Amino acid sequence: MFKTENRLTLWNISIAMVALFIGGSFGPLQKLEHAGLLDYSSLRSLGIQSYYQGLTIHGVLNALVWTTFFIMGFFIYTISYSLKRPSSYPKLHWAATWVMGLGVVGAAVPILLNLATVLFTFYAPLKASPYFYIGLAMVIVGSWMHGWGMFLTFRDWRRANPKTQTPLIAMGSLVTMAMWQISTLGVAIEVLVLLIPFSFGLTSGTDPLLARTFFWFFGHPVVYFWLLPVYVSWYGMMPKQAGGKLFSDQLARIVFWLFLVLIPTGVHHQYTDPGIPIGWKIVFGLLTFCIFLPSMLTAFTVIASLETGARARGGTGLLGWVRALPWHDPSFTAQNLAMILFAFGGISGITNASYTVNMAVHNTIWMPGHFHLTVGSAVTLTFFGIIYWMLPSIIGKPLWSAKLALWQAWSWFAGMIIMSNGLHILGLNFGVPRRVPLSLAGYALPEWTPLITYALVGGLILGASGLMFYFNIVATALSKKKLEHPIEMPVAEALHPEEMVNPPAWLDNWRPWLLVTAALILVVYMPLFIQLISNYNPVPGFKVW
Ligand code: HAS
Ligand code: CU
Repeated sequence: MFKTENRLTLWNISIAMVALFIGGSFGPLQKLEHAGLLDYSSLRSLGIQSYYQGLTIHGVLNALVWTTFFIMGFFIYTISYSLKRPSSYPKLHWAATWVMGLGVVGAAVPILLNLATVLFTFYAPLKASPYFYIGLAMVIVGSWMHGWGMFLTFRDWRRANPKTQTPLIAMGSLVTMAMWQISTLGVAIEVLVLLIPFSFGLTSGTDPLLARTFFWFFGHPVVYFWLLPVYVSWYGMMPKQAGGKLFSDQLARIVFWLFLVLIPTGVHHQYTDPGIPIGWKIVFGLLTFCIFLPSMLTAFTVIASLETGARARGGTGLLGWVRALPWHDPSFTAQNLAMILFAFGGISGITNASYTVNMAVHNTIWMPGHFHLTVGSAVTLTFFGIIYWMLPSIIGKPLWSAKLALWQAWSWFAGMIIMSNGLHILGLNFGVPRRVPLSLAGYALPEWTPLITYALVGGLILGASGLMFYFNIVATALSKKKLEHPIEMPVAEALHPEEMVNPPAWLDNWRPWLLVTAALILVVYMPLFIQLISNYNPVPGFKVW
């Protein structure tokens, strides 16, 4: 029934995995450079001119390409299978995949030619080749096209099922895509209005603060775009994989809506930006702390759901039930370990948001410590866990080795704990800067060395873990074995079925939530943008590479 959706999913997830393989391989190289064991000039023969070019490849391919393509592929699958309805416009999804794919090539060529060594945040007044920005813009437009295809399929489903509550997996996927369509307006305006004309030389300069504020309008919600597909799996699928039921379907729906409403928080990435009034920074800081609510709701709801499964499997005791979880299942284990890592990543996120601590950790290597626990683990390790059931399900072949997958999940967990712990301490205790080839930094102190070596060990374990993942996936794709029984998408049932009878209409009604989102964005961002635009202060661009 879903042949086309399966092929679309496979194409998008395959492009995502190629991107992660290339981008991820620079991770261990960066750690070796920090430890003084790799001189990047030796990579010139491979076309890598500098540490910064490598870091741009690492950040763009991992944070922007791996995530976006995986999520598009995953949501095409989840929406169709959850609504039990093929996509209404498959051609739109194929066109979207082409536009995104060509966009990646368009952005990658200038990066590889060292014409866009601007890192994944491409802050102005650094000036990359215009084709880098055009390529990124195509990836965004292609993702919008995917979103339109998903919304139109949902519209057709709604017409055919006017009284049925949207299944949770489809609802979570669609709210994420709506959040993405709104928040990417920021980066679209930045790239189309400010950076492309600036890069073509049509304007004498551009305003770095305005560009950064448009970027961060998008830049924090993009972490929700990365995180919410994880929540679709943690809420909608993992309780089933654990043999349990979803503790509260209604709480889960509230969490997705809250992440939509809390789009306007991005200024917490700009606490040190001089041109933003402190009053606005406090407002955005308070909104950022509000994110704690849906996050803690998730922690407790998902854990309670897993506990029902564990106790159903004979688990006992206050915490003894944890042993009864299906730790033999690599898909479950990868996601649960990702969840534990996210607990630490989330706590460091909340501390980032506190203005005073942020003054100490901003732009230090604490930051990569934070986001390798979040997008690097909560997201990436969960995506691995999803691939461990979804790929076999789509291609009809068993995972080559469940044992290797379990080794991969635990080694990622161990490597990430070590690496991120080292980075957090280096950033907080020693103020070691991020985005620096540390072995070339004349100001590096000998007391950094033990922790840099400690983080290197974690980075190398992560590298080995990544290779285990790719070996298993390629071996699965090439294997001749066939699945004895088809693998269905795991769908968690509600623990309290009575909550599914006459559910509150406001939990399935888009209008109020979209109105509140728009109102909050207008209230907190409009005055700021009016002020920044009226103080428009263009500076000429430069290349530092
Ligand atoms: Fe962040 C910087 C604040 C979450 C990614 N973040 C970044 C950057 C990235 C990033 C990429 O306030 C760097 C960007 C750059 O290059 O400059 N972040 C937050 C806050 C949250 C947060 C408040 N970040 C994320 C997520 C990301 C991500 C998610 C990717 C997916 N972040 C910041 C700030 C900065 C920042 C500032 C900028 C700092 C600066 O100065 O530049 C919140 O969403 C976190 C809330 C989450 C929790 C955890 C909930 C725990 C759960 C699981 C519990 C499970 C358990 C185990 C206990 C509070 C849901 C169960 C186990 C069993 C066995 C059952
Ligand atoms: Cu943020």
